[in-house]
Amino acid sequence: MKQRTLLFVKPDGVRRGLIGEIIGRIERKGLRIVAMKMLRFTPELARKHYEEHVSKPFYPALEEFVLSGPVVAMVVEGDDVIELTRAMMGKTRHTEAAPGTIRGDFAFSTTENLIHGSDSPARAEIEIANFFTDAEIVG
Ligand code: IDP
Ligand code: MG
Repeated sequence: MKQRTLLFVKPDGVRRGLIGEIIGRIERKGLRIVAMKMLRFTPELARKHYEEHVSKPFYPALEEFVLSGPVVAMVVEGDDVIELTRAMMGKTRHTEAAPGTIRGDFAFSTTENLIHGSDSPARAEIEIANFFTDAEIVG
């Protein structure tokens, strides 16, 4: 089923010069990037995007991290793209992410784990609208 998802390279990925590596994997997989931009999170966007985590003990560190530098956000389209990109990202915890996944190959921290990807069609729709206007989706 054709779907869209919201991905972003987190500030650690931008700082470490891994934007190209991560976008390259998405392109080489054959997925279609239909929108992309570099931006900085605001505290408001962080609370909106991570609403399910706001009350958790790790949230302050997570917010500080996502505000620590620019991110590169994109909307990616493809068959079952949500499940597919979650598999390409690897598990959340750096210790559990399998080699061959983005996190498994590059992450050495659970907080700083390089990439975000929506985890359901309902979340993808909300997250895409948090980051992009309809006019910015040009692909
Ligand atoms: P996901 O990014 O794999 O979907 P979520 O559980 O939605 O993982 O958590 C969102 C983000 O919050 C993670 O990617 C990571 O940056 C951070 N995070 C999640 N769980 C922890 C934790 O236990 N300690 C520290 N940071 C965490
Ligand atoms: Mg998540």
